[in-house]
Amino acid sequence: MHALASSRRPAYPPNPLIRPASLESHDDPLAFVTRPPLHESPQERQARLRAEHDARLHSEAIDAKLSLERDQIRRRKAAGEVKLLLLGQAESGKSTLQKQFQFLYAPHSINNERTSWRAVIFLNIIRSIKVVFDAVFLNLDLREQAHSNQRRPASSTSNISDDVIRLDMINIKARLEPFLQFEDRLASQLIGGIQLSSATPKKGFYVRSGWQWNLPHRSDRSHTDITNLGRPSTTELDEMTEPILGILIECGGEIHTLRTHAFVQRLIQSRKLKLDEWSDYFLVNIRRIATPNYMPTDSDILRARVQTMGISEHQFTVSQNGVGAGSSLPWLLYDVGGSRGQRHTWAPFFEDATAVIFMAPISAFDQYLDEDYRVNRVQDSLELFGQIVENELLRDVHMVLFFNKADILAKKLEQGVEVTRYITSYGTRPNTYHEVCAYFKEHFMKMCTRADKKHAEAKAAKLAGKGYIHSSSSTQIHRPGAMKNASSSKQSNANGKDNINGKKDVNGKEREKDGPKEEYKRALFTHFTSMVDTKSTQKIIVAVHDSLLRESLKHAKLL
Ligand SMILES: Nc1nc2c(ncn2[C@@H]2O[C@H](COP(=O)(O)OP(=O)(O)OP(=O)(O)O)[C@@H](O)[C@H]2O)c(=O)[nH]1
Ligand SMILES: [Mg+2]
Repeated sequence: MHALASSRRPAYPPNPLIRPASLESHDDPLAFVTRPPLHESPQERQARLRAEHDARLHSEAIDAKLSLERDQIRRRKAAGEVKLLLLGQAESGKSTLQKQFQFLYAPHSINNERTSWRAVIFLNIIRSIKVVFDAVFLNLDLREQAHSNQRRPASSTSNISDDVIRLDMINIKARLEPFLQFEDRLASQLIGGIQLSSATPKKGFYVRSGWQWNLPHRSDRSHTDITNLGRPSTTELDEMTEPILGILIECGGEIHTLRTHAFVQRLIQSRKLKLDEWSDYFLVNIRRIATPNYMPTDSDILRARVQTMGISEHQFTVSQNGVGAGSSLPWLLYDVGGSRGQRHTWAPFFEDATAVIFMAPISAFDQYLDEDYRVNRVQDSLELFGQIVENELLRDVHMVLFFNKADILAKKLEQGVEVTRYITSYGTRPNTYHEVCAYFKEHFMKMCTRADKKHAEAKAAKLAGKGYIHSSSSTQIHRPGAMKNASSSKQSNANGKDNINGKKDVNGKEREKDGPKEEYKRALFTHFTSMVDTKSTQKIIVAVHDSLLRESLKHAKLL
């Protein structure tokens, strides 16, 4: 009643002192606010009309752009386009998976980029050497301090050997200096001159995704950096890496001496020096890399580490019946930066997503976030996964969960690293690969079940509001027909395994399709993966592709 009354025209005449007379209307507050100035000169009037005209054009341009985007989305959907989001914390392997897609579906494009990857690899090597020296000198300093605290005589043997080690290391460092000094130049070339306050100064540098695609001669660009800023041209990068390779060739032997030095080996074995997987890979392979005409191999490219900043879109044309045969579908793959500071940028991409591949690096149980050293990385991954599956916009989206870095997990467990030391809830369970995988999987599954329950409750509440009856079970809802998106009611797995509810449905049949009751449980596909293993990863990609394709075709028919 009150609302109605207040929206009526006031019964009393407008107060001329408060609201001066207007040609358009006495009552309209908008007309009052937007009225022209009372004593406008002809020039002012002309300028105002021009500004209004420009603003109108600008507004119309925005409307047209939005409408075009909506049309494009509608057309893409109608064409069965698959929009795939790669999500997960930093270092979880998203960009590595994107590279595997590229190897599989656009191998020519990665060949065009091959030379450019040298810059990243050289920078990875420089950073790794610095990490080794930091650990070496820190540990030598600590030992010296401990030694002097014990007030041992200066001639003690361990002190003498430490002095020899220190001298050794100082000499190696001096010989590597000409190579190490390229760090800033390489980093600034890759970053494209953008000043960044990196969240991980200890080892990381951010690069806008797509830096390697700025090839002037390429016309078949299959990637777009949608948050693009100026980047160096690839030829510039390539020219720059030639002399660096020359210097690397001269000091490659020295890097090998450093990596195999007895003191460095001791630090690695005692876990006082933890080299990232890519660091160790490049140091171990230094003799192969430090050679004339070095060209990165597929494996080198997969291992090369750059932190993604922003979101990059990759387009692939994927054939319907396995690779290279039959008709094809456009796939859009979005690779995002996974550090905490970047996660807020993901949300706009949730709308219209066909599927999410969430990467959970299960080897990281003994690691902590670079952004917050108090947070265990597996814990962060689990919480992040919880937020993703609970997100309302992703409610009916096809979910694929990759328990990644399984190779590193196996290696750590073999070396005797105990999960329970870092994740106390693991308790006295056997420290075996099988048990650890099952334990982590169970926790991620619980997150999904919890999210499903919440979605079901929300949906039931909504339906109850519309006059439908809510069943007593919180995971069941009554509704008139099948769910709009088949993926939300399906439990299929391309391999017929690893289904969230333990129900295998190799044929991908829908449960209770047209029944009046239907549980809300989304399709979730899980795989234990090693992204650097091309053969197994590509098999998994094809399996995921096939299952997504079935869903997307079904979805397209519904439009
Ligand atoms: N050994 C091994 N290394 C992996 C695996 N997955 C990724 N890596 C390596 O881990 C590093 C980080 O992987 P990225 O793909 O760059 O991680 P990301 O999720 O894109 O990280 P951000 O861009 O920071 O969000 C790379 O050097 C990869 O080669 C894996 O399964 N096994
Ligand atoms: Mg990345």
